[in-house]
Amino acid sequence: MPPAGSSEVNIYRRNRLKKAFVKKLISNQYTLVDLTSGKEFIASARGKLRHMRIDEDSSFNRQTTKKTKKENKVVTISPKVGDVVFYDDQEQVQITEVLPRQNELERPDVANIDQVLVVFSVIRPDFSFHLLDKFLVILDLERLPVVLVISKIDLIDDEPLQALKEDLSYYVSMGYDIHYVNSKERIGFDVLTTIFKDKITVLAGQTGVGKSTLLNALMPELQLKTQEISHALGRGKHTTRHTELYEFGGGYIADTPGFSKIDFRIFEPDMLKECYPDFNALSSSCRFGNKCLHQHEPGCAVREATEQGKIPPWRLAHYRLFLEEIKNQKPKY
Ligand SMILES: Nc1nc2c(ncn2[C@@H]2O[C@H](COP(=O)(O)OP(=O)(O)OP(=O)(O)O)[C@@H](O)[C@H]2O)c(=O)[nH]1
Ligand SMILES: [Mg+2]
Repeated sequence: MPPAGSSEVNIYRRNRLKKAFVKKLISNQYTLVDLTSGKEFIASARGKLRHMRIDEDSSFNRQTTKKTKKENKVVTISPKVGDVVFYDDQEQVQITEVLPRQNELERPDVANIDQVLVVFSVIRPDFSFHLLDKFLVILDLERLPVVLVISKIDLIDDEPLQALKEDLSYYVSMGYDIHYVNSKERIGFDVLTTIFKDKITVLAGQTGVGKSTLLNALMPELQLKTQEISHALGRGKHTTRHTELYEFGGGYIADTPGFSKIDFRIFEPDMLKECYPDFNALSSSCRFGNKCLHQHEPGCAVREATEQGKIPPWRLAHYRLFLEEIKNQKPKY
């Protein structure tokens, strides 16, 4: 055995360690799938993950508040669903190292995501362009491809449904795929079932929009718990409590708990603009070029396009609201 402290020791140790991916997490118990054997087992996370030294460029280094900047530091790393990890099974099975992440989300708490299926219901809860625009910003910031699913189409009449489709056609022209579904009767599922191959897909959306119902329709054997909505309130309580990946269509899909509120992790007004590819396509025509924040600057091409009906009015209005939200963020310590 080579002397302690040499890099060969690390290689020696590394070889003994095995690679797996985290499929499920419930109260600090991780379900791992070994990447070679495909076997599943339960593991815990070793304490040393709490004191990992990371450098500025590490995928684990994230700016979490307005005040903190990225720097070399010691951090706590909690493995997440979707992580690829090294584990040691000498005595107990323990996760010893988390490999760098391609991307990650906090809500839902998943890493290495290939695409996000953002679910909105047409009603109960009501469809919201405000939330849609916010989601697109948050996911664009993580460079995550988005597929939109509009659920519960059986609950509204054809006329308002057509009007909604008309309004959403702008997003189709931006390049988003939109699937309209009635999960109760598996309507709209033909194309949807083909998009999961070789990908980790995460379902995201407000609580009660029908994420678990959609997964149950795709995989009836799952029998996930869904909520029977309170008609008086038009909304329900959170039903899904943990995050887990399920095998489907040659890939993995995660059902995740919904949420009622989601915050930006943007700290500079300039960063918001970057998440609007439709605005960016026009900004070279703004009088102030890419210095234009599309607020009240003269000669703003985005405002002109909105006035001409080329951009839906709500899109610019939401952008301006988000800008205020980001400017007014209270520094967290
Ligand atoms: N009519 C109709 N009802 C639906 C549809 N999809 C979901 N629902 C109902 O909507 C309610 C909420 O569905 P869930 O699947 O529990 O919602 P969820 O998004 O998983 O909620 P959380 O787990 O809290 O995030 C349930 O009563 C479902 O039966 C649909 O396409 N049509
Ligand atoms: Mg659910």
